[in-house]
Amino acid sequence: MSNYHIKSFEEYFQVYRKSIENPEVFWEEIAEEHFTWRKKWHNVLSWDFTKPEVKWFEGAQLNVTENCLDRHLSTRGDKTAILFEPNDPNASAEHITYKQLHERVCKFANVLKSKGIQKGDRVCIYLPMIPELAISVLACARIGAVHSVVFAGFSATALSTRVNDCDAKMVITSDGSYRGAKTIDLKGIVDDALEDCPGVDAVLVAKRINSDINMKTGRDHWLQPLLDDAYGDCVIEIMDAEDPLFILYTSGSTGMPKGMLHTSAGYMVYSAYTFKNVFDYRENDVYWCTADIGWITGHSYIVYGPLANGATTVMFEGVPSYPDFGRFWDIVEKHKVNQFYTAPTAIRALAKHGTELVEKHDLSSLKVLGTVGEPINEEAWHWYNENIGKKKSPIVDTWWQTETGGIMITPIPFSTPTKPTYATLPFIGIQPVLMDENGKELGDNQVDGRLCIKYPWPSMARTIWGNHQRYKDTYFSAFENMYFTGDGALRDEVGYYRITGRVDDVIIVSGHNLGTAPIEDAINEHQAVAESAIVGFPHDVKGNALYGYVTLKDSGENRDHDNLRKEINQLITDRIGPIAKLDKIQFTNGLPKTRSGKIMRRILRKIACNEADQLGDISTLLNPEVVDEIINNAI
Ligand code: 7RM
Repeated sequence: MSNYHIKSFEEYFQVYRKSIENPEVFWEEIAEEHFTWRKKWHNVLSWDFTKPEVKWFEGAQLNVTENCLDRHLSTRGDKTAILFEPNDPNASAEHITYKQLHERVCKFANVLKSKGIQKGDRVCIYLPMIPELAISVLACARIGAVHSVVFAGFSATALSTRVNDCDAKMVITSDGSYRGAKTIDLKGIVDDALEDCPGVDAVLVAKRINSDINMKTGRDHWLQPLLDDAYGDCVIEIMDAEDPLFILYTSGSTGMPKGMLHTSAGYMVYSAYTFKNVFDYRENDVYWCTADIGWITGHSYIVYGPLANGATTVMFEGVPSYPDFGRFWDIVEKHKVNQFYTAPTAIRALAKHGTELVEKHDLSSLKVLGTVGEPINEEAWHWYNENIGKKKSPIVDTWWQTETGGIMITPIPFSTPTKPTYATLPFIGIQPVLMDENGKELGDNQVDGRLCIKYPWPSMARTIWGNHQRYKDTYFSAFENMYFTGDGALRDEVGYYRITGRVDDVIIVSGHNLGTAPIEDAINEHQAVAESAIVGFPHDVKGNALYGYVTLKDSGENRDHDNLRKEINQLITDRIGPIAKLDKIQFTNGLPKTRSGKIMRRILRKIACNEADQLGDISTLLNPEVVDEIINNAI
C-alpha cells in the first residue's frame, strides 16, 4: 500500500525517508494506485542534469482529463467540481458537477477540433476567472493541445509576445471582464495584440459582459453557438507520459519571458499528491485558492491538483476589495470553505483594513490556511493566524515556483509544527540543499545559502519552450548537477527552511550580506507601517547603502515623517543591527507590484539609483500609476 494520505509527523518522516531512499519504488506505487493509465511505464525515471534531461514514467500512456473527470463520474458524478463565485456579490454562485464539467469540457474539445486544433498545437487562453477558463484548459488537455494561459491583466504587447513565442494557432478570450466595479475590454486588447500575430487564424470569444465588440469575419467566432451545436462526449487523445501538457510564461530577471514547459504524467501525479497532503483535503471539503488560473498556482491548485482528487474547488472571479474588504470572508462563510490558500500581499492588504470586516463573518468552517508567492513577514503571519485561523488552523507556508510545477517546501498540516516565516520541511520526494557561492554544499544547521534541488521530482519543468540552452544556463549551470532555484534560504537547527528571497535581492553593505526580507520584516513591525521594500544604491564608502520605500497604513497629512524615520531605523537596529539601518526612507502611497502581487524591486532599485529613465516596460505592472509618484518624490 502506498501512503497517499499522510496523517502524522512520524508518518511524514517515514514516507519522506522511503521517497529519498528509493524514489522510483515510491513514485511508482503512488502512480499505480491512484491514477488511471492506458498503458503502464517501462521505466519510472531517467535523468541527467548535465543535459539537462528528465523523464518520468516513460512508456506510459494516459490522458490527464480522464484522471480529472471521467474516472470520478461513477462515484462523484453529482458532486460539485467547480464552485464558481462571480464578481457581483448579488449574482448567484454556480455549482458545476463532475458530470456537467465532463460534458462542458467534451463540447469545448469538439469545438477546438472543429476549428482545426490537433494534438501538439498551441492554444493561447486569455480569459478572466470564469468557468470557461478552467473548461478550455481541460478541453486542450483532452485533445492533446498545449495550452498557454496568459493572465488576462497583461497588456496587448505582453500577450502578442507570448502568442508568437509559442506559435499559438488560436486565442480563446471573452468580450470583456469584470474587475470589481470596473469592466475591462479584453477583446480590444486581443485585437491590438493580434495585429502582430500572423500565426493566429482563429479567435473564440466567450460572452461575459455583453459589450459591443468588433468581430473580425473569418477569424473571430462567438463560443456559445459553437458549444450549443457540439456533441457532449469526446474521446480522449491518448498521450505519452512526457508529451507536453502546457506552457506557462514566467518573467526572468532579464529579457524575454520564459515559456516553462510542463509534461503530462509527472505533473499530474505530483500536483495531485501535493494537493491532497498539503491541504489535508477530505472528501466533502470545499477548497478555495484565490489565485488566478493565469499563474502556476491556479494551474496546479485550482484546476489539476484538486480535480485529480475529485475535490470541490472554488473559482472566484472578483477582487478582495469589492464590494468591500470583507469579500473573502463573505465567500468563506457563504460556501463554508475548509481550505483557504492566498498570497501574503493579499493578507497585508486585508490586515491594513482592520478586523471589523473579519469579525462580521462566521469563519468556523476553516481548517487549513495557506500562503504562497513570497516570503510572509512575521506580522502578517500572526494576523492571519489570529484573526482568520483563530489560532486553530495551521498555516501552510508553501514554497515553490512556476518551474517546479508543484509545492516543494511546506508543512503538512496537523503533522508538521509550524514556525512563522518558515516554509519548514521538504515535501515528500524533494531533496533541497543549500550551497555557498563557491559551489560547496553547506552543512547541517543554521546555515544561509543558495537553495538548490539535487534530485529530480515528477513535476519539474522539462525545458523552456524553444530555448533549451537558456533552460540549461538559467537553472543547471550555477551549480554542478543541481537545479538552482534563484532563491536564498536558511536552515535552522531542526532542518526547517526559511526562504529569504531571491538571491538577486541580497544587498552587500560594507561587506555584510543583507537580505531584504528581514529588514522589511523589522520595518513592518512598526504599527504605522503597511508595507515596505528595501533596495540598494551605490555608496562611496559602504559600496551599497539601503533605500527603503515605506507605505503607511494611514498616510495622514500631519504625520511626523522625521520621527517615523527615526523609529523605523531604531526597529531595524534592534532587530538586525545598525549595519542594516536605512540611509534613505521614502514614504509612498503604494509599491509597484507584478500582477501576481510580487513587489518589483527592480523598478525601485532603478529609481533609488537615479536611473528612472531606464525603467523599461512597466505596463504589465498591477499598479503602474504608483511609479510616477515614487519618481517624483524620490530622495
Ligand atoms: C508559486 C509561485 C516563484 C518565486 C520563488 C520565490 C517566491 C514563492 C514562496 C516564495 C518565500 C514562499 N511561483 N516564493 N512562494 N518565497 N516563501 N512560500 O509563486 O514562479 O510565480 O514565483 O516566488 O522567490 O522563487 S512563481
